[in-house]
Amino acid sequence: MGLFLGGAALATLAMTGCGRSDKPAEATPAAAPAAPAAAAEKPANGRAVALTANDTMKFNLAEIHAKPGEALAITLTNEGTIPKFSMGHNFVLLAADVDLAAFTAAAADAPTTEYVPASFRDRILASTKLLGPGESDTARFFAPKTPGHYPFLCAFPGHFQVGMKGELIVE
Ligand SMILES: [Cu+2]
Repeated sequence: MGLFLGGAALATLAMTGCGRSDKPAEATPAAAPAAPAAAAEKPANGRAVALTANDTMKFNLAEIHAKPGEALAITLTNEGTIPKFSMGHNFVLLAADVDLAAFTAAAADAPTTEYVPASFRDRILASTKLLGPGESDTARFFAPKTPGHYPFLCAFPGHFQVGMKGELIVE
């Protein structure tokens, strides 16, 4: 009986080990982007907006319109083919008054948080993961209650500078 239990315990350990090795992506939380400060206020659903990016470093949309406080689900899909290391894309929505030059400078120094700088955490309204070719991720958030123009951009170094940016227009 003792031997049987010991065998079962070993089998359980072996199965647990296999389960972990099957999912290496979940074992690297250190690479997660800095969470937006408003992460606790995520809607379960929201109006779906399809945003795409590709190797030309442009979003398909320069403007996204929303009502004040509207629940949104913005999905960014990277339709490019160049590896994430040199052509990753993300969607980062910022407060209306953020100094974009300062933000992008801080972003370039934040490769360990997918170019989403922790020093701007309280100015980031929403963001997706950094995406490689064929990947997509959805940012679920409530639009700001105050009407205005809120900048969004790709924080990968150099992409904002060549025009990978747009505005969430709340009206
Ligand atoms: Cu990009």
